[in-house]
Amino acid sequence: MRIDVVTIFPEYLAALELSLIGKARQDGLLDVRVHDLREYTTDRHRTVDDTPYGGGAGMVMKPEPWALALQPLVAEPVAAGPTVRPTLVVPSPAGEVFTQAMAHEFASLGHLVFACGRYEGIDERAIEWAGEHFEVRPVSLGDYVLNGGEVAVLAMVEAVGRLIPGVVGNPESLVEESHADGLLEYPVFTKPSSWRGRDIPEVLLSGNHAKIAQFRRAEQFRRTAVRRPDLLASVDAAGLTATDRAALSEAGFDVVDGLLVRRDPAGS
Ligand code: 6GU
Repeated sequence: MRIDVVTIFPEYLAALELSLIGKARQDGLLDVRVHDLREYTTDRHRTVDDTPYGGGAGMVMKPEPWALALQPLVAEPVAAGPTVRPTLVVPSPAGEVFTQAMAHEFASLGHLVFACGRYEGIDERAIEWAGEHFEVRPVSLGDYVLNGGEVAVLAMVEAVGRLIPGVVGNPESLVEESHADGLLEYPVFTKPSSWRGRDIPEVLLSGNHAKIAQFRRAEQFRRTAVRRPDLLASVDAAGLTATDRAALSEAGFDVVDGLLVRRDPAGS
Protein backbone atom coordinates (compact mmCIF):
# COMPACT_ATOMS: atom_id res chain seq x y z
CA MET A 1 0.00 0.00 0.00
CA ARG A 2 1.17 3.50 -0.86
CA ILE A 3 0.67 6.32 1.66
CA ASP A 4 1.59 9.97 1.05
CA VAL A 5 1.46 12.62 3.78
CA VAL A 6 1.62 16.35 3.00
CA THR A 7 2.48 18.55 6.00
CA ILE A 8 4.41 21.64 7.05
CA PHE A 9 5.95 19.51 9.86
CA PRO A 10 7.52 16.46 8.16
CA GLU A 11 9.49 15.75 11.37
CA TYR A 12 6.21 14.94 13.14
CA LEU A 13 5.87 11.86 10.95
CA ALA A 14 9.29 10.46 11.95
CA ALA A 15 7.44 8.19 14.38
CA LEU A 16 6.25 6.19 11.36
CA GLU A 17 9.82 4.83 11.13
CA LEU A 18 9.39 3.04 14.48
CA SER A 19 7.87 -0.21 15.69
CA LEU A 20 5.33 -2.16 13.63
CA ILE A 21 4.82 0.48 10.93
CA GLY A 22 8.56 1.10 10.57
CA LYS A 23 9.11 -2.66 10.19
CA ALA A 24 6.30 -2.89 7.61
CA ARG A 25 8.01 -0.15 5.60
CA GLN A 26 11.36 -1.97 5.77
CA ASP A 27 9.62 -5.17 4.67
CA GLY A 28 8.12 -3.37 1.65
CA LEU A 29 4.52 -3.83 2.83
CA LEU A 30 3.97 -0.09 3.22
CA ASP A 31 5.40 2.64 1.00
CA VAL A 32 5.10 5.82 3.11
CA ARG A 33 6.28 9.14 1.66
CA VAL A 34 6.20 12.42 3.56
CA HIS A 35 6.14 15.72 1.65
CA ASP A 36 6.87 19.22 2.97
CA LEU A 37 4.09 21.59 1.84
CA ARG A 38 6.56 24.50 1.93
CA GLU A 39 8.47 22.91 -0.96
CA TYR A 40 5.41 23.82 -3.06
CA THR A 41 5.39 27.54 -2.25
CA THR A 42 6.78 30.00 -4.76
CA ASP A 43 7.53 33.10 -2.64
CA ARG A 44 10.73 33.97 -0.79
CA HIS A 45 9.09 33.47 2.62
CA ARG A 46 7.57 30.09 1.71
CA THR A 47 4.15 31.34 2.83
CA VAL A 48 1.47 28.70 3.40
CA ASP A 49 -1.19 30.76 5.20
CA ASP A 50 -3.06 34.08 5.09
CA THR A 51 -5.85 35.90 6.93
CA PRO A 52 -9.44 34.67 6.53
CA TYR A 53 -11.86 36.46 4.22
CA GLY A 54 -14.80 37.68 6.29
CA GLY A 55 -12.56 38.26 9.29
CA GLY A 56 -12.14 36.22 12.42
CA ALA A 57 -9.34 34.72 14.44
CA GLY A 58 -6.40 32.75 13.11
CA MET A 59 -5.02 31.99 9.67
CA VAL A 60 -6.19 29.90 6.71
CA MET A 61 -3.96 27.72 4.53
CA LYS A 62 -3.60 29.11 1.00
CA PRO A 63 -4.99 26.87 -1.79
CA GLU A 64 -2.18 27.02 -4.37
CA PRO A 65 0.58 25.23 -2.40
CA TRP A 66 -1.94 22.43 -1.75
CA ALA A 67 -2.79 22.06 -5.45
CA LEU A 68 0.92 22.06 -6.37
CA ALA A 69 1.74 19.49 -3.67
CA LEU A 70 -1.19 17.19 -4.45
CA GLN A 71 -1.04 17.32 -8.27
CA PRO A 72 1.97 14.98 -8.64
CA LEU A 73 0.29 12.44 -6.35
CA VAL A 74 -2.68 12.16 -8.73
CA ALA A 75 -0.58 11.76 -11.85
CA GLU A 76 1.59 8.97 -10.42
CA PRO A 77 -0.02 5.62 -11.19
CA VAL A 78 0.63 3.46 -8.12
CA ALA A 79 -0.73 0.06 -9.11
CA ALA A 80 -1.34 -1.98 -12.21
CA GLY A 81 -4.89 -2.38 -13.47
CA PRO A 82 -7.71 0.15 -13.85
CA THR A 83 -7.00 3.71 -12.74
CA VAL A 84 -8.48 4.29 -9.31
CA ARG A 85 -8.65 7.76 -7.86
CA PRO A 86 -6.48 7.94 -4.75
CA THR A 87 -8.31 8.69 -1.52
CA LEU A 88 -7.46 12.06 0.04
CA VAL A 89 -7.97 11.96 3.80
CA VAL A 90 -8.29 15.44 5.28
CA PRO A 91 -7.93 15.26 9.09
CA SER A 92 -10.29 17.77 10.66
CA PRO A 93 -12.40 18.03 13.80
CA ALA A 94 -15.20 18.83 11.31
CA GLY A 95 -14.86 15.42 9.62
CA GLU A 96 -16.68 12.10 9.83
CA VAL A 97 -15.54 10.16 12.91
CA PHE A 98 -12.77 7.62 12.25
CA THR A 99 -13.77 4.07 13.21
CA GLN A 100 -12.36 0.56 12.99
CA ALA A 101 -14.73 -0.01 10.03
CA MET A 102 -13.17 3.00 8.28
CA ALA A 103 -9.69 1.66 9.09
CA HIS A 104 -10.64 -1.61 7.31
CA GLU A 105 -12.04 0.33 4.36
CA PHE A 106 -8.84 2.40 4.04
CA ALA A 107 -6.68 -0.73 4.42
CA SER A 108 -8.37 -2.17 1.32
CA LEU A 109 -7.29 0.80 -0.83
CA GLY A 110 -4.14 0.95 -2.91
CA HIS A 111 -3.26 4.60 -2.32
CA LEU A 112 -4.02 6.94 0.59
CA VAL A 113 -2.99 10.60 0.68
CA PHE A 114 -3.21 12.60 3.92
CA ALA A 115 -3.43 16.42 3.80
CA CYS A 116 -2.41 17.81 7.19
CA GLY A 117 -4.06 21.16 7.80
CA ARG A 118 -2.89 23.59 10.47
CA TYR A 119 -4.30 26.85 11.76
CA GLU A 120 -8.04 27.31 11.07
CA GLY A 121 -7.96 24.91 8.13
CA ILE A 122 -7.40 24.80 4.36
CA ASP A 123 -9.08 27.17 1.87
CA GLU A 124 -12.26 25.27 0.91
CA ARG A 125 -11.55 25.75 -2.81
CA ALA A 126 -8.44 23.57 -2.52
CA ILE A 127 -10.63 20.78 -1.11
CA GLU A 128 -13.13 21.30 -3.97
CA TRP A 129 -10.29 21.19 -6.51
CA ALA A 130 -8.96 18.00 -4.91
CA GLY A 131 -12.42 16.46 -5.31
CA GLU A 132 -11.89 16.46 -9.08
CA HIS A 133 -8.86 14.19 -8.71
CA PHE A 134 -9.26 12.33 -5.40
CA GLU A 135 -11.92 10.60 -3.37
CA VAL A 136 -11.97 13.25 -0.59
CA ARG A 137 -12.69 12.10 2.98
CA PRO A 138 -12.70 14.68 5.82
CA VAL A 139 -12.04 12.56 8.92
CA SER A 140 -12.00 13.37 12.65
CA LEU A 141 -10.53 11.32 15.49
CA GLY A 142 -13.25 12.45 17.88
CA ASP A 143 -14.92 15.42 19.47
CA TYR A 144 -11.92 17.44 20.59
CA VAL A 145 -9.53 19.81 18.84
CA LEU A 146 -5.89 19.17 17.89
CA ASN A 147 -3.57 21.88 16.57
CA GLY A 148 -3.13 20.11 13.24
CA GLY A 149 -3.66 16.88 11.34
CA GLU A 150 -0.22 15.35 11.99
CA VAL A 151 -1.04 13.53 15.24
CA ALA A 152 -4.29 12.32 13.70
CA VAL A 153 -2.36 10.93 10.72
CA LEU A 154 -0.03 9.03 13.06
CA ALA A 155 -3.10 7.44 14.65
CA MET A 156 -4.82 6.65 11.36
CA VAL A 157 -1.72 5.23 9.61
CA GLU A 158 -1.13 2.95 12.61
CA ALA A 159 -4.78 1.80 12.71
CA VAL A 160 -4.83 1.19 8.93
CA GLY A 161 -1.29 -0.17 8.56
CA ARG A 162 -1.73 -2.93 11.15
CA LEU A 163 -4.71 -4.31 9.15
CA ILE A 164 -2.59 -4.88 6.03
CA PRO A 165 -1.81 -8.59 5.67
CA GLY A 166 1.66 -9.39 6.99
CA VAL A 167 2.06 -6.24 9.13
CA VAL A 168 0.84 -7.84 12.38
CA GLY A 169 2.79 -11.06 12.93
CA ASN A 170 -0.08 -13.09 14.38
CA PRO A 171 -3.30 -12.17 12.54
CA GLU A 172 -5.30 -13.86 15.32
CA SER A 173 -4.48 -10.89 17.55
CA LEU A 174 -6.66 -8.77 15.25
CA VAL A 175 -9.68 -10.99 15.87
CA GLU A 176 -10.14 -10.66 19.62
CA GLU A 177 -9.33 -6.97 20.11
CA SER A 178 -11.62 -4.08 21.01
CA HIS A 179 -14.06 -3.11 18.23
CA ALA A 180 -13.35 -6.26 16.18
CA ASP A 181 -16.89 -7.47 17.00
CA GLY A 182 -18.43 -4.13 17.96
CA LEU A 183 -17.66 -4.68 21.65
CA LEU A 184 -14.80 -3.62 23.92
CA GLU A 185 -12.06 -6.17 24.68
CA TYR A 186 -12.24 -8.35 27.80
CA PRO A 187 -9.69 -7.71 30.61
CA VAL A 188 -6.43 -9.66 30.39
CA PHE A 189 -4.10 -11.09 33.06
CA THR A 190 -0.62 -12.63 33.14
CA LYS A 191 1.65 -14.25 35.75
CA PRO A 192 1.77 -14.24 38.72
CA SER A 193 -1.77 -15.57 39.35
CA SER A 194 -1.75 -13.82 42.72
CA TRP A 195 -0.24 -10.33 42.87
CA ARG A 196 -0.30 -7.91 45.82
CA GLY A 197 -3.26 -9.77 47.25
CA ARG A 198 -5.22 -9.77 43.99
CA ASP A 199 -6.10 -13.09 42.38
CA ILE A 200 -6.99 -13.54 38.72
CA PRO A 201 -10.54 -14.79 37.96
CA GLU A 202 -10.48 -18.50 38.86
CA VAL A 203 -12.12 -19.64 35.61
CA LEU A 204 -8.95 -18.65 33.69
CA LEU A 205 -7.06 -21.43 35.52
CA SER A 206 -9.78 -24.05 34.88
CA GLY A 207 -8.57 -25.20 31.45
CA ASN A 208 -12.24 -25.26 30.41
CA HIS A 209 -12.08 -23.35 27.14
CA ALA A 210 -15.83 -23.08 26.63
CA LYS A 211 -16.25 -21.66 30.13
CA ILE A 212 -13.37 -19.22 29.57
CA ALA A 213 -14.88 -18.03 26.29
CA GLN A 214 -18.22 -17.53 28.04
CA PHE A 215 -16.58 -15.60 30.88
CA ARG A 216 -14.67 -13.35 28.48
CA ARG A 217 -17.75 -12.57 26.42
CA ALA A 218 -19.69 -11.67 29.56
CA GLU A 219 -16.82 -9.36 30.55
CA GLN A 220 -16.99 -7.74 27.10
CA PHE A 221 -20.69 -7.01 27.56
CA ARG A 222 -20.16 -5.73 31.11
CA ARG A 223 -17.38 -3.37 30.08
CA THR A 224 -19.17 -2.13 27.00
CA ALA A 225 -22.36 -1.48 29.01
CA VAL A 226 -20.44 0.60 31.55
CA ARG A 227 -17.95 2.44 29.32
CA ARG A 228 -19.58 2.58 25.87
CA PRO A 229 -23.31 1.86 26.16
CA ASP A 230 -23.75 3.59 22.78
CA LEU A 231 -22.01 0.61 21.11
CA LEU A 232 -24.66 -1.82 22.36
CA ALA A 233 -27.28 -0.18 20.12
CA SER A 234 -25.48 -1.74 17.12
CA VAL A 235 -25.37 -5.28 18.57
CA ASP A 236 -27.65 -7.75 16.75
CA ALA A 237 -29.83 -9.10 19.55
CA ALA A 238 -30.82 -12.09 17.39
CA GLY A 239 -27.24 -13.37 17.59
CA LEU A 240 -27.11 -13.35 21.39
CA THR A 241 -26.95 -16.63 23.30
CA ALA A 242 -28.74 -17.21 26.61
CA THR A 243 -25.48 -16.62 28.51
CA ASP A 244 -24.90 -13.38 26.52
CA ARG A 245 -28.37 -12.19 27.55
CA ALA A 246 -27.73 -13.10 31.18
CA ALA A 247 -24.45 -11.12 31.15
CA LEU A 248 -26.19 -8.14 29.55
CA SER A 249 -29.07 -8.32 31.99
CA GLU A 250 -26.57 -8.22 34.87
CA ALA A 251 -25.05 -5.13 33.21
CA GLY A 252 -28.51 -3.51 33.05
CA PHE A 253 -29.50 -4.23 29.45
CA ASP A 254 -32.45 -6.34 28.29
CA VAL A 255 -33.55 -7.50 24.85
CA VAL A 256 -36.90 -5.89 24.04
CA ASP A 257 -38.46 -6.49 20.59
CA GLY A 258 -35.08 -7.56 19.20
CA LEU A 259 -33.31 -4.43 20.51
CA LEU A 260 -30.92 -3.97 23.41
CA VAL A 261 -32.36 -1.42 25.81
CA ARG A 262 -31.12 -0.15 29.15
CA ARG A 263 -33.37 -0.99 32.03
CA ASP A 264 -34.83 2.16 33.57
CA PRO A 265 -32.16 3.17 36.13
CA ALA A 266 -34.80 4.82 38.36
CA GLY A 267 -36.81 1.60 38.35
CA SER A 268 -40.06 3.47 37.83
CL1 6GU B 1 -8.44 14.52 12.49
N1 6GU B 1 -7.68 16.95 13.17
C1 6GU B 1 -7.64 17.99 14.01
N2 6GU B 1 -6.94 19.08 13.67
N3 6GU B 1 -8.25 18.00 15.18
C2 6GU B 1 -8.92 16.91 15.51
C3 6GU B 1 -9.01 15.79 14.69
C4 6GU B 1 -8.36 15.85 13.50
N4 6GU B 1 -9.76 14.87 15.29
C5 6GU B 1 -10.12 15.38 16.44
N5 6GU B 1 -9.63 16.63 16.59
